[in-house]
Amino acid sequence: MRTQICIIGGGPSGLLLGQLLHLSGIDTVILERQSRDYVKGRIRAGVLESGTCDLLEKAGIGKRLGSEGFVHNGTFIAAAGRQFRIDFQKHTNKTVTVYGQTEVTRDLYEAREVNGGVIIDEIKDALPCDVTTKIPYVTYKKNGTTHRIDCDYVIGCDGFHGIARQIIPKSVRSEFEKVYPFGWLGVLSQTPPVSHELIYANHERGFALCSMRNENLSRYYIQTPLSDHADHWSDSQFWDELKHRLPEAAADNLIIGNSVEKSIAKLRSFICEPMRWGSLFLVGDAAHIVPPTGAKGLNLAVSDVHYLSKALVAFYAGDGDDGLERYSRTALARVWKASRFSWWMTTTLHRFPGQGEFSQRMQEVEIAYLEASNTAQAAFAENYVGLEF
Ligand code: FAS
Ligand code: PHB
Repeated sequence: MRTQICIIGGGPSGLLLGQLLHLSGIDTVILERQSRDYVKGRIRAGVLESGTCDLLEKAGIGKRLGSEGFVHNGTFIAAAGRQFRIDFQKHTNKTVTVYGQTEVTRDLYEAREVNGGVIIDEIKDALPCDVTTKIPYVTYKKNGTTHRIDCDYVIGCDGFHGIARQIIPKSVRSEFEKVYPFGWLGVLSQTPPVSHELIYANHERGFALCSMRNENLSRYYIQTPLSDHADHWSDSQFWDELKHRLPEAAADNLIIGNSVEKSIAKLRSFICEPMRWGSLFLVGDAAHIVPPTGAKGLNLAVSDVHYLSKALVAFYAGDGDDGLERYSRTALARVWKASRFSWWMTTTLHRFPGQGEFSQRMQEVEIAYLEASNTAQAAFAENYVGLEF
C-alpha cells in the first residue's frame, strides 16, 4: 500500500491530523493497535483551550462541541477553607470549553468514516523503517500477516508508550522528565456538577479537583499516594475524602452518587527533543507528557497538529519544507511553556510527601499572591486559556 502520510496512532492527535490533511486533499493512513471502540471509550481530558476549539471548528468537527460544550469564563481556586475566582474573560477576552476528550475522539472518528478515511485498527508491531531517507515505510501485522505502507512521511501520534519515539536514536534524543510522588484518583459520576466552573483545591489532606462533562455527568479527582489502587477506594470513602478537601459551601453543595468510572493516573512531566528525525515526526503524548493539573495534555497535542498540518499542507502545495524544518523547534517552544505552567500548578496545589514547613509557607504565599494580585491572575488566565499558537 502507498499513501502520502502514514500516521501511527488513532488517538485525538492522529485523527485530527488526518482530518486536517484530508481537507487539503492529502492522503493519510492511520494505524491503531487498539479497537475503535476501546479508543472511543477512553476517559481522559475535559478542558479545551480556545485555540483548540478554533482548530476543531476549522477541521469541520465544531458542531457538537458548539452545542454541547460548556463555555467557562473562569475557574475557582480553593485553599484554607476559602475560594476565589479567576476571570479568564476579564484578563484575556478568551474562554475555555469543557467538552470531554471522549466526545472529541468520537466526533473525529465520525468525520473519518464520513470521509472514507482509512483506519487500520487492532494492528500489531507497527515499525517505521528507513525514516532517515526520503522513502520511508511502515510495516505492521494484522491477523498474523505482515503488511507494508510506503509513504513520504511517518507521523508518530502513538502516545507515551508508542513505538515512534523509540526509533529516534538515544544519541540524538534528549529526554527531560519529572515523576511526581502521587497520583490522581478520578471518578466519573452521573450527578450534577458541584459548581458551574471548575474548582482546583489545595488542602492539607491533598489536592482535589471538581470538573464536569455535562449537566448530569461530573468528574472529580483527589490526590492519592502512588501506592494506592482505585479498587481500594469505595465510593463513600471517595466522597468523604473529597468533601474534606473542599471549602464548606462546596462540600455542602456536593451531590454524590455511584461512580461509573474510577481510575488512578500517574503524574509526570516529560519532554523529548527533537520532535523530528528525518522523515519521522512526533506529535502529542508521543513527545511530551504534562501532569493534568494545567489541563494541557490534549491541548498540546492539538497545537503540535496545528504546526505540523500547516507545514505539510505548505509542502504539498509546493511552498517548500521550511515549516517542516522549523516544526520541532516551534512546537517545543510552546510545549515547554505549557509544561512550565502545568508544573507550577502541580507544585502549588499538591501536598508533597515530607513537604517541609518552608515549602508549605511558599505554597500558601503563592496562592495568597494569586488571590490578591491582578497581574498574577492575568498571567494565570493567559496560560490557562492557552498561549497563542
Ligand atoms: P493518545 O495516547 O491519546 O493516543 C495514542 C494512540 O496511539 C492510542 O490510541 C494508542 O492505542 C495508539 N498506539 C500506541 N502505540 C501504538 C503502536 N505501537 N501502534 C499503533 N497504535 C499505537 N489531559 C488533560 O488535559 N486532562 C486530563 O484529565 C487528562 N487525563 C488523562 C488521563 C490519562 C490516563 C492519560 C493517559 C492522559 C490524560 N490526559 C489528560 C492527557 C491526554 O489528554 C493526552 O494528552 C492525549 O490523549 C494525547 O493525545 P495523543 O497524543 O493522540 O495520544
Ligand atoms: C477533567 O475534566 O478531566 C479535567 C479538567 C481539568 C484538569 C484536568 C482534568 O486540569
